[in-house]
Amino acid sequence: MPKMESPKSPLVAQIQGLHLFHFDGAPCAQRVRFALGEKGLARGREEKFDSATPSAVSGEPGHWVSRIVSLVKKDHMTPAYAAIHPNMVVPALVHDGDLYLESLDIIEYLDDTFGGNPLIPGAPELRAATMSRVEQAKELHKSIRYVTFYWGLGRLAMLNPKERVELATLAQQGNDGENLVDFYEGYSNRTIPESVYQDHLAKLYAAFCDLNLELRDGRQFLMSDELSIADAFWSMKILRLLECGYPVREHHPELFAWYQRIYQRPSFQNEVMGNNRLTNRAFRAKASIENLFGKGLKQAVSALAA
Ligand SMILES: N[C@@H](CCC(=O)N[C@@H](CS)C(=O)NCC(=O)O)C(=O)O
Repeated sequence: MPKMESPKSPLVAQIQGLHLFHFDGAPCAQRVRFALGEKGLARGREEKFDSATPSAVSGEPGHWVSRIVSLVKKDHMTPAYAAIHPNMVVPALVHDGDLYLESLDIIEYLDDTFGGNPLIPGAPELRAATMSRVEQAKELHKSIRYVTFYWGLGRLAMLNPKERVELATLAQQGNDGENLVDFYEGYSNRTIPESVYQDHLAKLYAAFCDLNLELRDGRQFLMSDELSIADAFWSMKILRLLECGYPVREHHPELFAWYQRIYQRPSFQNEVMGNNRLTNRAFRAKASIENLFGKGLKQAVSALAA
């Protein structure tokens, strides 16, 4: 069963209905939004992430209330958010005063609680295979972070010394379960060796080759002809890497065709891409230029394939 957390923040207990703390461009939040869409729950009104006014905490039937925690403005590294999510990452879901952290736990909870398309198969064998693919995707989340920061976000994502001290202070009071302190220290000081980024890229490349092979049997979705939670986890990796210039179609054609099927679903179009189109285009344009000048992911992936 998904885990229900006890938050330090008094805001959580006041919330009615479904509220998602998220960021449009974050893959971990995108997979939850995709699941919400598949469950027939649409994005509703926007509220400031820390607003506790009576109108802000109310629910919206058939919808989820959107509370943006901007990763650009570093909202996630504030005491207000750390009191909701001690790891200082998105997403976090609150349903009628109960808090759920971890995108996997959140999707399991949504699947147990709401109708719409089932995302976790009932048949034991398929269920076990699906959850093992999801575990693999979870483990590779770290690789997505390293690859997308290095080849996508670049300097934009570095923290200055003051921000790093603030992060370390908040982390001492919370869990820092995603190791943000160490990562930002190395990333911002450029002390992470290039080989570490290359290794993470190689891990993703190997996993995509494997998935590509499986999809050759003609199945519609990753695990079978039915959509599942595995599609939610893996498609957001592809979305993010396409934004960073990874040549998915050239290197993994069946995986790309599968991604297109997911991409066209209303849940993807509305809940994942909805407010994300401009940023998506901007990242893709930046990545195309880097690929054109021979400094992008295209070259790095070609070197792995050679
Ligand atoms: N295991 C967590 C990972 C959450 C996570 O790492 N979220 C990222 C966005 S995809 C984040 O908030 N990162 C903040 C940062 O990198 O500063 C989950 O699946 O919910």
